[in-house]
Amino acid sequence: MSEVVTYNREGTVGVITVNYPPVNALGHAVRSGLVSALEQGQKDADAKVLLLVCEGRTFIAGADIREFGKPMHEPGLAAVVDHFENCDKPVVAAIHGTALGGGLETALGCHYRVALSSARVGLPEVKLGLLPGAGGTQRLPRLTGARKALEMITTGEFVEAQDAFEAGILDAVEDSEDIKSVGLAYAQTVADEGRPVRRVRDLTDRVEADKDSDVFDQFRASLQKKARGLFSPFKCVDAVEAAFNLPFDEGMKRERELFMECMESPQRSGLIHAFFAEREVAKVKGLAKDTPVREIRKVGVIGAGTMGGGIAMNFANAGIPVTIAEVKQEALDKGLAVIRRNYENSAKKGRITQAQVEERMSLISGTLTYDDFSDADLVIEAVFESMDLKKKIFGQLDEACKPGAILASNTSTLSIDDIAAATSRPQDVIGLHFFSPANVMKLLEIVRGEKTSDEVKATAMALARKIRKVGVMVGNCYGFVGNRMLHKRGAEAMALVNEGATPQQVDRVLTDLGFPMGQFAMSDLAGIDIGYSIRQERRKAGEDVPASWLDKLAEQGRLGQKTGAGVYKYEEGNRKPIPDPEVDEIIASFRQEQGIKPREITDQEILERCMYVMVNEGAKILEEGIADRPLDIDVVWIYGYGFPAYRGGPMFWADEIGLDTILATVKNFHDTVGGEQWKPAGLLEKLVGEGRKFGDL
Ligand code: 3H9
Repeated sequence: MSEVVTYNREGTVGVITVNYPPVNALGHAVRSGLVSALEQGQKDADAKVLLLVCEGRTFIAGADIREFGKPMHEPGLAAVVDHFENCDKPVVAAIHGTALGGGLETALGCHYRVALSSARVGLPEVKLGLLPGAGGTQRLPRLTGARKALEMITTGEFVEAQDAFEAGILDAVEDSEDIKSVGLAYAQTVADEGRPVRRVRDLTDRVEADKDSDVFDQFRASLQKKARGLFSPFKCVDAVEAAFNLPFDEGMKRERELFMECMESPQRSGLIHAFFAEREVAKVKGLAKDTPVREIRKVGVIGAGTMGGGIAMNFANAGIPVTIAEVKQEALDKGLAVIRRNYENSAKKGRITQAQVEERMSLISGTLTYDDFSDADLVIEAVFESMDLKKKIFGQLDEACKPGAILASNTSTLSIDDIAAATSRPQDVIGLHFFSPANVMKLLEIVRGEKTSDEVKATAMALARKIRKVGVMVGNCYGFVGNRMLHKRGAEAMALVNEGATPQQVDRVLTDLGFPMGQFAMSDLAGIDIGYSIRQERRKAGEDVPASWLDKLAEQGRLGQKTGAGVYKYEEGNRKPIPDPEVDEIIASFRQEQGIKPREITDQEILERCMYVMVNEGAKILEEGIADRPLDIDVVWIYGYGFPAYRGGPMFWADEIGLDTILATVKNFHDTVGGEQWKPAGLLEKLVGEGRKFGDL
């Protein structure tokens, strides 16, 4: 008997227990253990009914993702589920925590399902580029009908126990914290009432009802928009449809074929890399696991603009009171009104209730003085990018805030060490770089200064989790990880337009790669004035920042979406970028002024120049220790800039392209285009020389 799955009997109930921390994933030992425990239960004459229950924090969370891509050892999961379904004694699954993927599929192979009210179920395989491959696409619709099954399988979203009960997935939901007692009691009832073995595969009424429905085509049409570029969501629809068109066994065969297609798709490896990378970034190199963490009970934010408001919302959403400071009452009122409007819009869309709008607004207050920050545990400055202003603010905060309060800057480019030097507590200063829109984007780039204490770093990482962000610890340099690479891409995108491309051509190449928006649409979203003031700041500091047609747009008040015109123009209330002939003229006259004769630029050149420059810079960032691992860079780009997760992030993507190809192209651009950005990173040369990849670091 396997150690991770045990069998014992309690009265007339034969109990199969899985104990495979952390999440009872269905690795080989669990699969084979389940089969032998089930056989034991079947042979046990005193067991009238069998119960499947898990130890630890959760029911089975799915197949063991770490086994994917390696040789499969029998028994396969689908066979395990069949064993459960074919058992001639009733089997009850008792669910706590989450029953996900193969975990839910195993439960669907059982004859009855009971869950704690706190439990959630789901088939999230699609998020890993897969589809449920152990009967989920055939059994779930037999319980729920087509629409609910399609919703769950194509989005991968989890469903609360009560909702799952109403959808027919669960037979009972209990308000309790003790899953074992709940499972035993339910199993006893099944035995006492002499309930039969009830196999989901034999249920036909939901299948008959939805057989000729047009819901499959509806889903395919809506996925064209929602799942652009993705492979597996469409295969999920095909697999679920098979449950309605084919007998069960043939449907299972179809599911298997489609599952294997997904398994072999490169999107699967990209998405699984992203899954593990997201978890790995939480483990910061050199930061001990038991580093003490300060409590953050009250937060201050400086600046009620788009950024400051969005940042404040994160804390209110997490139930933490937050005070926003502004210089003028008018700006404060405006900022608070925007926050309310954002919440009201969410309520209109049904994402939160009106009561939640009021609850969250009641946690947000405004002030015109830093004196109100005297009891704050953390203050985040979110004013525009001016070092002089930031230094002044940090000096004042140092005086206004209590000892031990953390002083953070949301700067996206400026030196945290220089900002910290304006205070008497550099150990308590850190960068908390949110991404726009700050209440939506999942990334929090946490910038460690040279003197930032471990306690402050650990607190920032814990805080990220609390406000449901993915925190990535990075070092201090111009633009940190994300913007440093973005600026290289931006400069290349600008150069390409100067040389003859159009902004929309550059943007199209990037959106074709899977970015939700291109470089120029993104500038319009962030505001052309942001980049403009950064450039002006650098010019003031004596740097040689070349003239740009973007400066002309800013000077004409074309600041982007917020003014209805930037690189593109926008119709009132619509965010769709529309190419603008006026901008083409501005670009043409800029080229003339600079004496540039435009040339034809290919999409391939745009792709290589925009992307390889980022990879080369990423390698330099690694060399300098600004990012600890390639996966930290991948996570920054996936969650901060919408890099398509199915390509795994820029460094993973580079490995897939082949570092030798990238290095050769970088060298070529160094010779032809020129510039420091094309100087090959030493690390890139070293890896290519050794025949290694970023993933081997
Ligand atoms: C599948 O089932 C395919 C089948 O249809 C067909 C097969 C034929 N495997 O997230 P956390 C690790 S596909 C291996 O930090 P939380 C995770 O890496 C699978 N490891 O905790 C981490 O490790 P570490 C479908 C796994 O409480 C630790 O567990 N299932 C797996 O915030 C804790 O994870 C899914 O896609 C796994 N399946 O969230 C579910 N899952 O400590 C994926 C987790 O070393 N999992 N780990 O960093 C989740 O969504 C969340 O982990 C869960 C817990 C909600 C369960």
